[in-house]
Amino acid sequence: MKKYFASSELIINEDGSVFHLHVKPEWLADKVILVGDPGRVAMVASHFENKECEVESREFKTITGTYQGKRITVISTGIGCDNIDIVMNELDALANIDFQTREEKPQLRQLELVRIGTCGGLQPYTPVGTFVCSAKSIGFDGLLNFYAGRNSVCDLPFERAFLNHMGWAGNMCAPAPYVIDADTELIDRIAQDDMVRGVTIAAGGFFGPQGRELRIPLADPNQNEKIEKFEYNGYRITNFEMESSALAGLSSLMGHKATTVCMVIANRLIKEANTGYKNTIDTLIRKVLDRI
Ligand code: R1P
Ligand code: URA
Repeated sequence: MKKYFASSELIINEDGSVFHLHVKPEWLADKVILVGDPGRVAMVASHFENKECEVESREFKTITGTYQGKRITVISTGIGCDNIDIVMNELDALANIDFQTREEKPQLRQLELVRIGTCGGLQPYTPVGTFVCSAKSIGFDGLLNFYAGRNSVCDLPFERAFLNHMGWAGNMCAPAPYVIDADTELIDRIAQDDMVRGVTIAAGGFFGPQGRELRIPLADPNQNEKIEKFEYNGYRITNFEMESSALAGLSSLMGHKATTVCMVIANRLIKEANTGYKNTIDTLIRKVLDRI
């Protein structure tokens, strides 16, 4: 029996667009670039030869256009994995649910999704300016734990090794971390030989969850030191950002291909930051446009 989605579960606006994104099914390309900052959407779209639609609602700004003959949708997600839950579910609905009948389409339409973001580097080989492509993500956000099938797509031995290493128990820093791989073919194509292939922690905040202490002390003052030293099967944790785990996790469950590439704008190890990155992130944008 075909799955039917009631109007309370999949909310469709009167104009036929999906609830939060305000995007209509015919506007979605198979190749999707996700950015955090709505201002970065125009930067990506400035490279398009033509634009076929442009729509904005809350932090979600979307443009679909063509780059060197490839049809691409660029969309902003705002900050955090909670927003990725909205964006991924609504993009997947636009691709794989018939908005007239409210039924799942018989054939999966697979999307290719690349997030372009900024991050904090955690290793000596990830200084400011490095491009890191997330081969694995560790989700501190807990989002994937709400979906059945979570254990079938996550790297459970890696999760156990990480939790043992951190020594977190009870509700100390209780993120119930999940570890998820990005799509390997997509990583090879996007990262090539000029990006670090890393393990990214997607944190549920910019300060405490990334070990930044301002006026109030952290639950685990040694958090970042332990994270920087963690090693498992040759993997080391390279960077902090705030969305890659939910993107990789939901894509994996939905049957899409996804990865995240970020430019390091702060190195936490040597306590250095670059606030002028807005001028240089265009190099990363052009690499992704060429390779997606
Ligand atoms: C925090 O400053 C934000 O920057 C990073 C984090 O993931 C978080 O969203 O990515 P973006 O530059 O894509 O927003
Ligand atoms: N984005 C993050 O989430 N963390 C950083 O340190 C820099 C950018």
